[in-house]
Order: sequence, then C-alpha cells, then structure tokens
Amino acid sequence: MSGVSQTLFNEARLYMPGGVNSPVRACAAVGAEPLFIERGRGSRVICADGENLVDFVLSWGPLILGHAHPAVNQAIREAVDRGSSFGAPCRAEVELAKAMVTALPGLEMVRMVNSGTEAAMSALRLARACTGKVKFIKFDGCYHGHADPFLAGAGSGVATLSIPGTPGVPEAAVADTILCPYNDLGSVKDAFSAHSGDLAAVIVEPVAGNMGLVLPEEGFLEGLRELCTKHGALLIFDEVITGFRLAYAGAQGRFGIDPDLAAFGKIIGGGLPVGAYGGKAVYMRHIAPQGQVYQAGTLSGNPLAMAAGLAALSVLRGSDYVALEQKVEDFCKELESVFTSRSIDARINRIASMFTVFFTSRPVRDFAGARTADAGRYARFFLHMRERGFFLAPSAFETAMASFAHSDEDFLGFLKAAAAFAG
Ligand code: HOZ
Repeated sequence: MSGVSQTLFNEARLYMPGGVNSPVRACAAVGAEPLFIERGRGSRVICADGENLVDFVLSWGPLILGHAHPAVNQAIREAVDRGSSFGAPCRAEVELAKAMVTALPGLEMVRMVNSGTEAAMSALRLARACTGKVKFIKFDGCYHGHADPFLAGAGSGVATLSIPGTPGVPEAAVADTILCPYNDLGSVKDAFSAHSGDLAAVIVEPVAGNMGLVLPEEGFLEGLRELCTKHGALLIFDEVITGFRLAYAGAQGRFGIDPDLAAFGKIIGGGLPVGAYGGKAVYMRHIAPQGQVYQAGTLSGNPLAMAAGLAALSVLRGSDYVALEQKVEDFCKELESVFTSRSIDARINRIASMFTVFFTSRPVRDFAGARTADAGRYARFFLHMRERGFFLAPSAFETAMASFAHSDEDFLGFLKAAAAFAG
C-alpha cells in the first residue's frame, strides 16, 4: 500500500475502529491493508492509488451485473431527482415486492428492510411469534448477519477473525440457538428429538457462502423441509447471497424447496443498502400493522434502493444464468487443474457464478472441512493475485463472485496469474 491509500487508511484508523465500517474488508486476515476504491465499471475497480483490478468480490455479491451498470445507474439518477427518502410508501416498493413475489416460488408477501442482518433477525422473530416457540437451529459456519441470536458458530468475519464466543452478546441471547453441522441431517434429527416441541425454526443458507462456498448435499434441504413440517417448525432460507444469484428464482427455485420464510439482501438492492424478508402469507400477515409482530424502519422501502433493485431485476430477468454458470464451471475446472497438476492440494467448490478455492486435500462439505484449508496459503494467493490485478475476498471463509460483466479475458488472466502462483 502506498501514497493516497496509506494516507486514507491512517486517517480512517483515527476515526473508525480498525479504519473500516465492516471487519473483513480490513484485509487483516490475509496480511494486507484495505483497498480504498475510487470507482468501478463492469468487472473492474480502480483504487485510490490507481490500482486497476478485476473484481471477484463485487461488493460481496450484489453486483451480479458488474459495477455501474447503465440501467441501474439511470434508475438511481431518475429516482434521486424525485427525492431521496419519504418515510412513506412509494410506487417502486410495490413494484419490487411484486417482482420478487413473481420470481420466487416460496414468496407470497414481502417486507423491505435495510440489510440482510435486519431481514434474518426479523424472520426469526416472526417464526418465534407464529409458532409460540423460542429455540431454533442454525448451522455451524453459516452467517445470518450480526443480530445476537445468530452469533454462535458464525461464519464470515467471525470465522475470519477467529473471534472466540461473542463478547457483548449475553449468554441468554444465544442460549436458544442450537448448532448443527452443515449437511448433517442426522444431527438435525437428534436436535429435534432433544428439543421436541421447543423448536421454532431452522435457518439455513441453502448454499453456504460464509465459510467459503459449501454446497448442500443431495437430500439435505429436502430433509430439513420434512423435519420442519413434521415438528411444526418454520424453515427459513437465508437467501441474502443466493437470491437472484443462484438462479433468477433463487435457491428455492433452483432446488425446488418451499421454505416458509426467507431473508434477502444484496442483489435486490442493485448495489444500494437493502434487505427484505418474506414468505407464506399465513405467516407474513402477523407483521405489524396487519398483525402484532413489531418491526419497522424509517428508510425501509427507500425509493433509491427500490429503484436500483427493480432495475437490476429487470435486467436479470432476461439474463442467461446458464451461460454464466457454464463459463464459471469451465473456469473452475481449469483452475483446479492448475493447482492439482502442480501437486498443490486444492478443492474448488462452485455453483452458479460463485466459487471458493480451498487449499486442502479433502472435500469441503461443512465448517470443519473448511477449517482444514490452509489459510496461510490462501493469504499468499490473495496477495499474489492482487499484485497481478485480481481482487479476491480477503478471507479463506468467503466466496468469490463472478458477474455477467466478467469477460473471457478476465477468466483467462486469472488462470495465468494462478498458474504463476502454483509455480
Ligand atoms: N459479511 C460480508 C461478507 N460475507 C461483508 C464483509 C465486509 O464488508 O467486511
């Protein structure tokens, strides 16, 4: 890091904890300092020092159309000319809600909020209210934002920074959080037996994206659906990452599983801060003011975020997800052979436009598996790739994102740079 970025970072540390507004971007886990990004276009970002990088972080997922997509930017410009916030209903929120309900098979009603954290937290509150039960199951290494009950066995920054326990979170706040290993249906059955009658919900990332990328094994999500139905618990899909990325119909559409509730964020805001939760009308009707479950927000349904999300979804509706997935699949196969042909232990998990390189010899199907990966080698890989013009997630416990804006040259360049790393 040099010049402008260094000056900015020094100043940032005076005024903000760690110099950042969200932990992972500090890049400490890979022995680097944060990128101060000036602008982005398509697949690339330009940093304050002039560094020009092909971006595989994409704001952690929202930018599936790439940076500064013209249709999204135009929608934001038009919206801001009409006013930035009203604290009252606007047309765009109705249109975005309708677009989401039309796209996602499990969604009958939706409530807009401002972040994925808020969405997951509110979905859990609703599940508890509807069932009259308190305990819930979450999976080790899954991340559902930073609301207190989810900060047990959490992935993302909590895993990246190896934060032990959850300082500031009272034990009582996580006492009703039952942890199970991802992809382990047996342990979920055991939890239902042990806490029979007490479980309000099972919350799961249908494809886990916060312990690196981990795919659900055959029968796992179906099994969760069956167990929830059998025991009167609600199944909550956290689709903050997978919504409109795994497919236009999300994970629920792609896997054909019908969750009771789901949380969204990222892509539905087209790059602006947003979240949403929704699901079956029979549950959503309990939200105030229709029902008694309180949840509110001054900036919820914000006209700029709604306009950006709506524009993004309009473009995505006609986009070729299958072609993008094929491109990423071909690329990942090549990438894995770049490593394995040089006797470097590497496993690449991938689906749709997401992938994670795990430097390990064993398949990664849960958080314990993700932890077997060599984080030191990942850090060296991150630094090597950044020097050659590629921005990867600065943590071994995150997911690389590709976009419709990534070109064949971007993928080929990545492979060349990775080959140089592999030696
Ligand atoms: N929780 C996000 C990653 N899964 C954001 C990380 C950050 O910005 O620090």
